[in-house]
Amino acid sequence: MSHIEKPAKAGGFSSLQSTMKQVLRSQKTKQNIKNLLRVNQTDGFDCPGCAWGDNDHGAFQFCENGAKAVAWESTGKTVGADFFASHSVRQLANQSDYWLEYQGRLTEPMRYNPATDHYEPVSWDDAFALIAEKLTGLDSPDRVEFYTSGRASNEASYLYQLFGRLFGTNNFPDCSNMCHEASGVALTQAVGIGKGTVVLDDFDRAGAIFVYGQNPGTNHPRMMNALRQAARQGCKIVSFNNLKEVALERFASPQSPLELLTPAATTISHQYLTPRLGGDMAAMRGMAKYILEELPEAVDRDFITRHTRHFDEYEQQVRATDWAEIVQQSGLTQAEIVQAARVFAASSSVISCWAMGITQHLHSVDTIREIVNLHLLRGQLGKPGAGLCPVRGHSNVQGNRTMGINEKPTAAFIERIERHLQVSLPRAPGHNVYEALKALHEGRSKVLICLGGNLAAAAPDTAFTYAAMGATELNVQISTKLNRSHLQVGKEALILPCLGRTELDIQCTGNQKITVEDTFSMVHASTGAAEPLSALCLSETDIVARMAHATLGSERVDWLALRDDYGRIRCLIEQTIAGFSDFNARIQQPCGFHLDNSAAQLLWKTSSGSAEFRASRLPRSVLPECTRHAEQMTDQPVLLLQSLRSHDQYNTTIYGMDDRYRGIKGQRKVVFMNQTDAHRLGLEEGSRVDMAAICNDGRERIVTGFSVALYDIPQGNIAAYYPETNPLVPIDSVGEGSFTPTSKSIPVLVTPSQQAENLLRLT
Ligand SMILES: Nc1nc2c(c(=O)[nH]1)N[C@H]1C(S)=C(S)[C@@H](COP(=O)(O)OP(=O)(O)OC[C@H]3O[C@@H](n4cnc5c(=O)[nH]c(N)nc54)[C@H](O)[C@@H]3O)O[C@H]1N2
Ligand SMILES: Nc1nc2c(c(=O)[nH]1)N[C@H]1C(S)=C(S)[C@@H](COP(=O)(O)OP(=O)(O)OC[C@H]3O[C@@H](n4cnc5c(=O)[nH]c(N)nc54)[C@H](O)[C@@H]3O)O[C@H]1N2
Ligand SMILES: [Mo]
Repeated sequence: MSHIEKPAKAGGFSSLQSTMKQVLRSQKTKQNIKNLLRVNQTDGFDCPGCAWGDNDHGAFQFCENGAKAVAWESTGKTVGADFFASHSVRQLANQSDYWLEYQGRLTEPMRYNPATDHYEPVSWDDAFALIAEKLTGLDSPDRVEFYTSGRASNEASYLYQLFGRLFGTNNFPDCSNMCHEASGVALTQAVGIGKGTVVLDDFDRAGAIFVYGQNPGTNHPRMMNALRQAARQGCKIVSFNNLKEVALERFASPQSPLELLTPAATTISHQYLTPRLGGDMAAMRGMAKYILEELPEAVDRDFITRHTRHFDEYEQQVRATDWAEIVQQSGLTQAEIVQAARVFAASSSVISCWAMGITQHLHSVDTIREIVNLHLLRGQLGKPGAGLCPVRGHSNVQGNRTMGINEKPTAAFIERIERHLQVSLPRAPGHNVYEALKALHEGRSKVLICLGGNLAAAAPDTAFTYAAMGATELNVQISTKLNRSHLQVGKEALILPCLGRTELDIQCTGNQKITVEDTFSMVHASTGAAEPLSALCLSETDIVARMAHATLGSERVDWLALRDDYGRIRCLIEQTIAGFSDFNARIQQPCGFHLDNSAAQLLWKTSSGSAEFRASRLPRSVLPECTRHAEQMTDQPVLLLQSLRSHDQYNTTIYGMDDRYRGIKGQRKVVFMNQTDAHRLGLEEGSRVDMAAICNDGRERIVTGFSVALYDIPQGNIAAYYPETNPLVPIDSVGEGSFTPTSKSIPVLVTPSQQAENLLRLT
């Protein structure tokens, strides 16, 4: 049904071509070719792309999108005082996200001058003094929000949380709140640890791999090597994706000369299911139902008795869920679900992977509990080739949490630091992203400090988020590149330019390493080698240490001594966080070391001491109540929109305007739509449309000028890119128990351009 020409396979020669294009465009070709040879090598730097792991088998792991991330960071173009002198903030606000970042690397600290609406140079000392003055002038430490994006190293994020907590708050909103939060919540409840239980080698041993709501061909390309290898060994891969993503169908390894140079490719998915948005939980419930009712011999009674609780309630709930509801909500046929259930039941080692297609819904926590239910039912945990694998996004987002970037730290975490440093730290839970934006919007919080990221563009409900950031007394952005978050100036704003992963980080004791933790809980070192573009860029660790020193002084913690030698920070981590004994020694090993995972050892750190089944009902509907009213009033179908990534972007960083694997060229304001829905709405390929979000909070949320792309997507569902669709995600539409914006289920009305406002008035 698609009118768009999708490629017949992912990977292969076109990947190689695309990489070279990025390297050439970076204006630093030689440096970038050198950089690419050092990615994820022992003694090299950790790829700033995704959090997928590496093994020590040596070979250079080719990844097109990792290469884009490296080349984008290591550009020859710069943004300094001259640039800001010739562009006011208002002028910059009219530019696209792509244009802003494309201007190059930030090279000197800048302070916003409201009188001229320009950023002007400021010395580092004055910048830190301003931060200290604002922070110490607040009437409560809880008026600051310390945001973190998942690229920051363990060393920088450890110091950052220590600074925030010694200052007196647990307000640590982070990108994870918008990302895998539901995974952390659900896994902690069910198996007592909020991380995945598998390691990379398990992919070699799995008999079946289930991939839910994830597009690894674009977002975790190194995972494709593991999937390809598994498929070639006869492992059965079952994909659940709202769209047919070509890499999950056929993938050509750029490392295989045959697949690189000929049309040959490896078939990845043994079965490919396209559920409705938010329909995965129903599909999994159907699998459980089939196994319990028709394949009782596949139920691992021994595992259930020895390791779990609440199985009887779960079994009852599953039997009580009828097939009609399962089929209706999942959008799959009973036969499709049964086929997947048979694969699950027939394999003695199953891995389940998932990402944003699972975590960004209202009922994401329940959906992930259902993934765990299936694994407990078959005893698929804690043995080779089996387990749970939430595939993380940012390259060190998992490490940030381990280091304490967490608005709800455990008492044990706090107590250990308190004991070691002889200090007292706050216990009350702090703000996540949702609560931070609310607090800033209402004026309860006054200062925002962002260690990386681009909160303005990444957060939901763009108008609300801009207003929240604009209301700050001070907005501090520690960044490598210019972005939207620098333009939401409050009364005062600072841009603090930092070094990237690829660059040399030299302190007075010499060149420094940092460490990161990947999706498999492997902790390893990373060292940059490229000469920094500007002597005025500081490392993130240095910036955090100097903010802390200026604000708190160095009586309790000698911030500057820690900054001088990151090995000292690692000693402090070793003494205050479990699992890091011999930290400095163990990162000398190639590939680093593995942090123990209790659930993988069948130890359950839950309140009951057992793994927990959860017997929740399927949601009554994946569409909120208010959408029914909108349908009646407007006589228009409400469509459910998911916001996703193109092949040419890294979150809010837009590298280019193509989405090669989905056949899109030269544009991003595209809405993928089923042909039947398009007909119903009188639309065709290329029609211009506006979209209006349905929400009963009285606010208007519209995006305009999108072009229809007829696509193979379930009826009633549409898809468009993030961040262009963020204005549509209502601030209060967050996941139950996770507070994650529901970026994969946004009810909207779609109309020919310019009619959306009128329609919305009717609702
Ligand atoms: N190159 C590149 N790499 C990246 C990123 C990037 O932007 N660019 N971002 C990084 C980050 S922070 C993250 S979190 C990850 C994100 O990695 P992904 O989770 O793969 O990212 P999305 O593009 O949001 O893709 C969601 C996928 O889920 C599908 N989907 C959406 N809703 C549903 C649903 O209800 N059910 C099912 N079964 N499928 C659904 C979509 O069709 C899409 O294929 O990637 C990381 N790696
Ligand atoms: N609608 C919708 N919204 C979403 C999502 C979605 O799928 N749909 N996905 C959500 C997800 S999964 C995530 S993780 C968030 C992402 O949210 P963020 O992590 O906040 O956003 P990024 O786009 O990754 O941040 C890009 C910026 O980081 C800075 N940067 C890059 N490298 C470095 C570095 O090494 N150090 C420092 N200090 N700064 C650096 C650059 O200035 C760049 O402009 O967005 C979320 N928002
Ligand atoms: Mo993410």
